[in-house]
Amino acid sequence: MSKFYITTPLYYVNSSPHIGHAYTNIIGDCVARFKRLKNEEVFFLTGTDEHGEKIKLTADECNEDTLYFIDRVVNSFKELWNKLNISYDFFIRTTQDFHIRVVQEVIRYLFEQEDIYKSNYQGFYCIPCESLWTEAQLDNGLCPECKRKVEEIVEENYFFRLSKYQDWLKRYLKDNPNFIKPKIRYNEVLGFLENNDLDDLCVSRPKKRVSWGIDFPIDDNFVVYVWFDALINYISGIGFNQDKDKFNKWWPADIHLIGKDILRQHAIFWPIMLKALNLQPPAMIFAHGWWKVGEEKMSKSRGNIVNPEELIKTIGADGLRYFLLREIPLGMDGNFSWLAIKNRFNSDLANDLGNLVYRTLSMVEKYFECFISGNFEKIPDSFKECLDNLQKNYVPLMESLDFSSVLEEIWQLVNTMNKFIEDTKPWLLWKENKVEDLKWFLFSLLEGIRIMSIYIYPFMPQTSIEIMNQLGRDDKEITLKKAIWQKGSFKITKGKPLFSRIDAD
Ligand code: ME8
Repeated sequence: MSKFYITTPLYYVNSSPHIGHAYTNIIGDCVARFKRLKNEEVFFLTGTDEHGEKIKLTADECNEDTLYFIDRVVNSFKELWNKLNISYDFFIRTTQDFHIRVVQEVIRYLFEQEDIYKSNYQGFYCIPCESLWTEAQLDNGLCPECKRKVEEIVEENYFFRLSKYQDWLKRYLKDNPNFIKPKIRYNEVLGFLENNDLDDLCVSRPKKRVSWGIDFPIDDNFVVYVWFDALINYISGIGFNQDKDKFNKWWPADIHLIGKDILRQHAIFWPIMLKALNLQPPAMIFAHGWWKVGEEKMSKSRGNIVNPEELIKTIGADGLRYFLLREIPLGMDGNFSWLAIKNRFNSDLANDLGNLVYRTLSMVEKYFECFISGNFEKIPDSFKECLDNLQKNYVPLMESLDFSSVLEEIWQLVNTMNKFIEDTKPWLLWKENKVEDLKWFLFSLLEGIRIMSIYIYPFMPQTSIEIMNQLGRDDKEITLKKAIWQKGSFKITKGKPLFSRIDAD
């Protein structure tokens, strides 16, 4: 059995999750479920990033004890992941003891190896990004990433020798063109490394200024820089320095899934940290695009967030998962609009998919008292080509994370089956007493729906299971091996329509 290790970013706990966070975890879940469908052994890691000034400041503003505040926000993340059926294997919190211990061991090791040293620092700090910049890097005096105000800082600190490994990283990127995806992000990182000299990374913060962090193990006056702490979760979460067998089983990660906002930390800091620790880099870093409202990235600080809980109430977890994965090709930015959601939901889910299942099962109920067995091996010509294409393209498209194309192909099958019903006019077959033809027709549709329900599982797990159950089949049949035309019988239980249209504005 091959193994697959996928991670998401650890989200800051200064506020509850929004659609952007949900998007990353839905993508991660879709990949994890696809791999399980292929019978691979999966470890899916997600969690929360709980240190740093920003979080302490927010807890203070709420007049709450920091840990109490954090626990509350962590629960809101976990609740959302439950509602969205995010099938993570472990939820890591950077305030957990084992993680703290690993971070301190890493710092000590790198200090002894002289990859960490003490020096003076003068620079500019952006609290929302938790990033330090030199004066030259500022954009008109503002943070070059988020264009907000920065704070000038002059102090002693500890530094990690990024610069020492710059040439290694450049070479590594050139030798591994699939290390960063999509290509535009790979080019961005390589271009940056070719045109700039890396500064060493400041990895400590003096306690007199930042109190909420992991104690710097070699100097009581400091805490660890929050990014240096958080990135280490990808190895501490699978047993680094705790459980050798577990760690060796899962590392290196197959995919670090991130948004494009945190590419620099993942594609530059992290591979260099791993190199200094003598560990292999992950196989791939995939940086997806942003959900925007108008021209602006959706984010708490811009005050334009969309609350996923509200959307789930209207279109359900699978409706939201479907919309986010179908609407924009992975890697691109997308504009979030209620109208787009409503159109997709009503047309693709309520009309195409929902109607197909409902009217097929209604006919099986009406004409065959809920039971049909088929001894046929031939796929009807009218949807053979469509099914063949899907069977050929599904795995390669899923492997390349081209989700919107996969869904498009699945919907071609759905619509071909709907057309098959309209063209065949089953009610006429019934009237003319062509029972065998009618039975063959319905059996083919049930088989097509069964196969389709396996293919939609990574995207809409609840719907897939619901369809399988309505077909009278066990959830265990949801595996890629069974996504082929089979003889057999269906003892169906027709349920309510899978999706009811939404009319609200
Ligand atoms: O950066 N569109 O945490 P964070 C799409 N703690 N995705 C979005 C998004 C949007 N509008 N807004 C957020 C941090 N995201 C660090 C990470 S990892 C060791 C530490 C998603 O809470 C996207 O995945 O700011 C982005 O990279 C992440 O949330 C940032 O989450």
